[in-house]
Amino acid sequence: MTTACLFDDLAAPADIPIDPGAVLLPGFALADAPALLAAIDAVAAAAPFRHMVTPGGFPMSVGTTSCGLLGWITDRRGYRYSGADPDTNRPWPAMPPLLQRLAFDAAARAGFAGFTPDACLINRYAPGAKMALHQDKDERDFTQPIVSVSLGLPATFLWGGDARGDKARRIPLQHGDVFAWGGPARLRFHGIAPLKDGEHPATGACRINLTFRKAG
Ligand code: MD3
Ligand code: FE
Repeated sequence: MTTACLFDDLAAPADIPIDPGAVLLPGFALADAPALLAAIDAVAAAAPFRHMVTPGGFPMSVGTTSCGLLGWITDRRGYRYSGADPDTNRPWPAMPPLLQRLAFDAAARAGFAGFTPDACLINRYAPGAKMALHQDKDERDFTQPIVSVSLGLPATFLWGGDARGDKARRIPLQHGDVFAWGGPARLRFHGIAPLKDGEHPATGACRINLTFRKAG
């Protein structure tokens, strides 16, 4: 019988190429979402979300924590990766195998075989929280891609150009969506528009984003 394939196709929306080197995988993490959220709770129990201070001296509106060998941090001294949580001086929680596997599989599907991230930044957005246009350039090797997973409330992703002033496209990101980019798109400016109010059955009044990187 072939009928089941029809339904499989309906349940698995097509990948959406955004630009050379950038692919949106709608719903790629949907089936794993409950287990991902449980794993995030366990990470946050050991390394709680906090509002880190930018080099300019302002606390971020986004709450952050990390798992993996390296965690992304910011303070008055600048942006960087650290093997220790600055709030506890302990190593970050290990990256749960489910997260590693999901990042590896999503990268492979997007054309980046063999991705083994050593850092997973976990961003938590309450309504009103946002992330201004920026580049991810604190990593050592820009030939490595980045994979991001959206959970909970929907957000508008701002997809800019190679210069800060380039006009940004607005791309909606939903619960379970995965975005992967690298190669020519690796240094694109990007951000998140202020999160709209809402309640999501999986997360309540927030959005959680996982960003996987090979930092070291
Ligand atoms: C496209 N986070 O933590 S992830 C970040 O939803 C960050 O929390 C956002 O940007 C978030 O640095 C967006 C999607 C993303 C991340 C980095 C990119 C898309 C990107 C870098 C280059 C191009
Ligand atoms: Fe970023």
